[in-house]
Amino acid sequence: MDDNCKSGCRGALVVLEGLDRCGKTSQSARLVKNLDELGYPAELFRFPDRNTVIGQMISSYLNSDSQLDDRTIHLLFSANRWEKRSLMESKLRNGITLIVDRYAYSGVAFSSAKGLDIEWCKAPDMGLLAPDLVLYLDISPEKASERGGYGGERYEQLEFQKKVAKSYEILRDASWKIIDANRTVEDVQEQIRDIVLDYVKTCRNGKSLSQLWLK
Ligand code: NYM
Ligand code: MG
Repeated sequence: MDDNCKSGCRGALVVLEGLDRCGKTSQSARLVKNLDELGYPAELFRFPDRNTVIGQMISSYLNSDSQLDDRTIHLLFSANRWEKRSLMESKLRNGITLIVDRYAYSGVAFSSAKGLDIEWCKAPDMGLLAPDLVLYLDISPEKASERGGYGGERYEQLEFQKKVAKSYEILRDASWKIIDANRTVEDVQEQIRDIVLDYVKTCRNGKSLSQLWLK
């Protein structure tokens, strides 16, 4: 709860997206710390959130401990976001900025890379909270694969990541900020922090929350 956040004021919903090994997870953690230090309360969310029952089903699928139909796993990823929606909304309204490591865009990018129809993929996430800002950490699939190797989870393969990169290209719009993720961790961190601060300030001054992929 941020006591300096008066009526209309809220936290910003900031989403980081990108291929596996693009640096999202380190950057999300650094961003939360930077914002906190600057006096803007911030918390980290991460999807999939493997701590819930649905999250455990997802985790077991990603580790290849279970097999699921492509549409079934897609819907589980979406349900895993829906189960956090009201918590996220209450935190935002309490003035807390949320830094979210992957969101519905990952859902669509990874599932459509398997050949599922993009509109079908978007449908279950319609009406989730719409982010105020999407940061896309841009790195080539080849470069990402050179970074310390993949962790052996499903999807962590160069040929598949190339398809995911194409899906993200279809999905992105002019509002996304494309961050060159080939630079040092510190350079990327600095650029992200400056962009995000602008959005945090705008949301504190009152900006209505909207819903994803709905008019
Ligand atoms: N992933 C993530 C999906 O396929 N759909 C989704 O909706 C989300 C949120 O899960 N390779 C994929 C992308 C990743 C994998 O994510 C695990 P992470 O950020 O590596 O824990
Ligand atoms: Mg990963």
